[in-house]
Amino acid sequence: MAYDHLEIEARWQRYWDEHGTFRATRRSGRPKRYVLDMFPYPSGVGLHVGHPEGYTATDIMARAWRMRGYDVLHPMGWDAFGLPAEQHAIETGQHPAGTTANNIATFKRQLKMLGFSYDWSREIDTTDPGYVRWTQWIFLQLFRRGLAYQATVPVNWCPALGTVLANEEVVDGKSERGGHPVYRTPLRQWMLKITAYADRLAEDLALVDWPEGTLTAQRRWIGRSEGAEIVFTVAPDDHQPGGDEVRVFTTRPDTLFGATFMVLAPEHPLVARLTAPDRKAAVDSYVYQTRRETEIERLSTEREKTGVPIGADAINPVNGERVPIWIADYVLASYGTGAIMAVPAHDERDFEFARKFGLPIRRVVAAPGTPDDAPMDDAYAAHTEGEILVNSGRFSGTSADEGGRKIVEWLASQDKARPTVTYRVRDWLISRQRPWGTPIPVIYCDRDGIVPVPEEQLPVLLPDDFVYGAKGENPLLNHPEFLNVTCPRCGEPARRETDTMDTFVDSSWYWYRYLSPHTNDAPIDKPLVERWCPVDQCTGGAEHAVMHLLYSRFFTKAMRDIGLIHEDEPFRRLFNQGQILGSDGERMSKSRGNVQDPDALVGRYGADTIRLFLMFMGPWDQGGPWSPTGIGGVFRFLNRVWTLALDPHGQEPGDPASGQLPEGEDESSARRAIRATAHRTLKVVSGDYTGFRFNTMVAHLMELANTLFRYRGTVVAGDPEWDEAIRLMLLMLAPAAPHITEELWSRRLAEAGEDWSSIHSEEWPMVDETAAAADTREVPVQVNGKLRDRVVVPAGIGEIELEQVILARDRIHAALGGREPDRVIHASGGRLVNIVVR
Ligand code: ANZ
Repeated sequence: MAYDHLEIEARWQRYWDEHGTFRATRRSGRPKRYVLDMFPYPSGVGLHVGHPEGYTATDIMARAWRMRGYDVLHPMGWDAFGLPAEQHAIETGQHPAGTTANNIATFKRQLKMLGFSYDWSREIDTTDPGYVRWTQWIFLQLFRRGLAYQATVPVNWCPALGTVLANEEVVDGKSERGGHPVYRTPLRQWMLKITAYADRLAEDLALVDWPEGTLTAQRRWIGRSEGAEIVFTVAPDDHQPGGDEVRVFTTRPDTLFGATFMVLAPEHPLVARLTAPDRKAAVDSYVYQTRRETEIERLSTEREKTGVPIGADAINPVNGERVPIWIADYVLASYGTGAIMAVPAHDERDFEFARKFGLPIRRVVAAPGTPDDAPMDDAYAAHTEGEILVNSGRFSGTSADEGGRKIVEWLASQDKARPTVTYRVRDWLISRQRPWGTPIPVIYCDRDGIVPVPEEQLPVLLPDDFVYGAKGENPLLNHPEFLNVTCPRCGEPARRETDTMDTFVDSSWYWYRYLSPHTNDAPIDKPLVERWCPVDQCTGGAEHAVMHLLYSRFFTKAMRDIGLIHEDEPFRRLFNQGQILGSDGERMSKSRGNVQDPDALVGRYGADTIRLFLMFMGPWDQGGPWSPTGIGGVFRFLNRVWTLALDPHGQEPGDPASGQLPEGEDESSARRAIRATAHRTLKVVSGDYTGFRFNTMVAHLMELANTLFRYRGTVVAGDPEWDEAIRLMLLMLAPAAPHITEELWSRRLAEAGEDWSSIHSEEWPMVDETAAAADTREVPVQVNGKLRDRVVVPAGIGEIELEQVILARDRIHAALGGREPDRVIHASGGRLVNIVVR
């Protein structure tokens, strides 16, 4: 009758699968919970224990909610396009579709092995033609609304690899793979106009219940900035007639009188035109040099400032002063207007720049009591209560805030300024010059230009026989059957787009597709979406704080405007699972050899043990280095549960002698104590579940098992109180350890001659408050004879459990100050505990 986890787990998994036990249905009058795991990229190495950490937590939630009467939707799928499969394909010459299918099979087997209660009938795969089709369809709706467009933008172009690289793939100006030079160069790319939603993306963060860190990351990324656009006019000189307008974006219009020079981004369109002939060589060389720099480098405050004057001046609109125009890499082409008025006295970057190049620094804002001409060692960028404008003409003496407003009003009346809001977020570049992605469904025709593929011709599928060239160049370019088409408008020969979409596009709407994964006539099933969405609980890695979550929010808003859905926000509540590191404290990776293989762990201890252990390791949103110590303890706990449920009268060496109750208890007090402990545990564990405190949930169930174990083999074991306690224990454990509980449940039903029904369809039990409140006692705790704490414990608690409770108390921890107790004395028949420590 040993606990044979391998046999039990395989059998129940098969049963659940065959019987669709976790298929989601929506019944009227029931509350619902849509519990979503961010779907994984099925990599070649299979799962590592970091995946099951988050998946276990959501699975526990899903199961606990089912038991509480909720209709639960808990789906899983595959974010299956992407680079690693592609790289593998380049290395091995295999088509990525085959590799991807194998990887999916491995992932699926492993997820099933862990007993997650996914509704597999809803499985989706972003590379599936049915999914590709609707991703493309959504793209076309965005295109029709001007939300998908082409633009020439600077990208990281690697000539040797023949492709554009993402910022993360460029290290020190070289490709991460191969170390080839990478250049910033303008290329025509497909963009999605996320900026059109910048304001709503910022505002609607108020509607979601997300971790503060994620909200902050989103706010930063969106980067809402209130300020003004100010027009400077180029002054005439020997080389050009002047009159060009240069617009700057500033958050500090109050400092306009302190603008002593202007800086344009080297890519600014006016640079070529305004540069004086004798400055051309220096300017060209500087522009060329910045093309090699990444934006991160350009924004770094550590770097020494560089720049060159272009040999033209602009006129400061507030005082008519001529100020020189420079170009410098710290001004980005893509933010604001790509040009700034430089106010060295009040901006650190401008200050450093002015110092280095000997440009004038003029204070225009002063804290109370600072003389107007006090020398400056640093920019005064801070805000101080009561600061006023100085050296600012007729605005001198006004408060900085008010002065700023007045200056803008005054310039606005001459059409030289307007208040604006700028966002840091950029449009989303989705073009990838790689074949393993969703093809962008457009056709280029010499006559008709960009022509969308007609909807009835969707999906545009990748050929299944492309081969990668030596250089990693997009093989679609060498695939005539894919490439050559006729124009849907004029019927003339035309060329298909070979760029594919960033995989973040695929993952921006997948949770809607789970509701009707096989619908052929629409991307989603509206009534079903209405019944299940928004997602109530979304869990994933903290690394998705911006890109994935921002793109998903953008898609939700765009899909709403298209009329597909009603909601504004996709994920009501978000949790970040902690990251489990290798035992060396580093990120788990194959190359470091610190990956924990779930197959081996599950093979040895069983899925239930691994699930419980992952939860028991600590709060699941915190993560930390993997340490296997403790797995054995969890495994023993489940063995103990097994014995308690099936063999209450059995005796093992070390058990209390048969029939013998714990000291000081008679039969009736023992029965009361069993009930009290069971219901008290139910009360706290119910709270642990609703509060997602799964580590303490495990600890409390372990305590319950320990208490029950003390009564095993006694006269009361097997009595109704005992039976009730076992029943509650199994129900409480069911969401976390689904296999062993299902097995024990079925055996107990069989023994009682009752019909079988799954424990996972049982209702969550009710606490008997009276029983829970009964029979507690207070135990004073001393450390070296000095009273330090009092604990309230169940009357029937044993010495070992009592010690565990005491040693877990904060006060006792503090009193021990990290020392190990030498002895724990249970004095006066357990009425007082004294801890002796040296
Ligand atoms: C003059 C000024 C005076 C500024 C001062 C700041 C302090 P946030 O808050 O991030 O929006 N800026 C504008 N466009 C830029 C660009 N394309 N590249 C680099 N810097 C740019 O920052 C807005 C400020 O960043 C703007 O306000 C501008 O400098 C600079 F005492 O204008 B400020």
